[in-house]
Amino acid sequence: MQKRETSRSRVRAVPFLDVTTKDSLKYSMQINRGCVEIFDKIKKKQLGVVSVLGGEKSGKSLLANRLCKTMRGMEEERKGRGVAVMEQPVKLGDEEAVLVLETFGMHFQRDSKEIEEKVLALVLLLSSTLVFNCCASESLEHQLQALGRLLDLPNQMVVDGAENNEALLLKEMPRLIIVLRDFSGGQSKAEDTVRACLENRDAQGHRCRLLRRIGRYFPDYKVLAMVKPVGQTSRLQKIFNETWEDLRPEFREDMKALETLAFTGPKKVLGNCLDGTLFSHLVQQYLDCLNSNQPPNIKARFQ
Ligand SMILES: Nc1nc2c(ncn2[C@@H]2O[C@H](COP(=O)(O)OP(=O)(O)OP(=O)(O)O)[C@@H](O)[C@H]2O)c(=O)[nH]1
Ligand SMILES: [Mg+2]
Repeated sequence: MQKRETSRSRVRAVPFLDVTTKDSLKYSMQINRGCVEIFDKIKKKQLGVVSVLGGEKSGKSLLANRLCKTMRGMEEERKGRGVAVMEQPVKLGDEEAVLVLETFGMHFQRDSKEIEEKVLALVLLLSSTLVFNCCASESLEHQLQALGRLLDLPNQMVVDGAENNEALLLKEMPRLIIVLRDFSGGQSKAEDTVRACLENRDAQGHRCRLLRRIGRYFPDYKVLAMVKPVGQTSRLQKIFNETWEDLRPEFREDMKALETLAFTGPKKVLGNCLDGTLFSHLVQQYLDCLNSNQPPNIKARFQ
């Protein structure tokens, strides 16, 4: 008989990145020491990295947990801001593993732009897939603008010795999946909704530029509509106590579609597949650059 997954089957999440504030303007980011064991597990594996981000309380952790086939783990309350990682990498065959990350405490507001830009730059550089989670109860345009506001690639990272830096950077971008939560209108309506928003002909000036950045930096972005995991509000509020089997079958199907879109092979950096050993070196070197206000240099990681 197939084992029923209980709400207690859980994987822990640990801080991946600690963001410390030196004073109101200076931040520094470090790898959390608790990650050493995780990096050890994946040393020799080809590595995919799936990062879930989006506004606060938008349902990110449910996605991160489910990508790791558990109901619990990532949702634990965290203070401050940064990035957390699911302790147990997802195993895809003998050779490949996927780390699942989630950003937290990202407000996507103007006043927190600098540190959030740095967190986003790091996540962009490390991820093979970015899942941008959009909440149905808020304006889609505002949520996508918030992402666009943090994207400023040519100033955020460089490819060594590149004359046309932006064109080269585009090749290093992860796959972007825009998830519309609580969306019951179906997949093609969701795709139309996002396209209409990103190409919004009424949006003027700066607003328009922020939206256009998404299509420019992620021309192959995917959209995924996801329905509510349960119908009743009282159950939604305690979603992490639910068992997987008791969630709506449509939601479980949507989750499978997310896995298919998200798990698409190892991360490549300048055409080279990333393994666990290289990954931990990269994280440290990118952080060194960011902490000294330098844009991370992609080619230098392989020298
Ligand atoms: N309507 C709706 N609510 C959800 C869904 N998933 C989660 N929630 C609710 O949203 C709350 C927050 O969910 P999380 O998954 O922790 O959201 P989050 O974005 O990870 O939150 P932070 O990491 O604290 O920013 C949960 O307690 C649920 O009540 C969903 O698909 N639809
Ligand atoms: Mg969360």
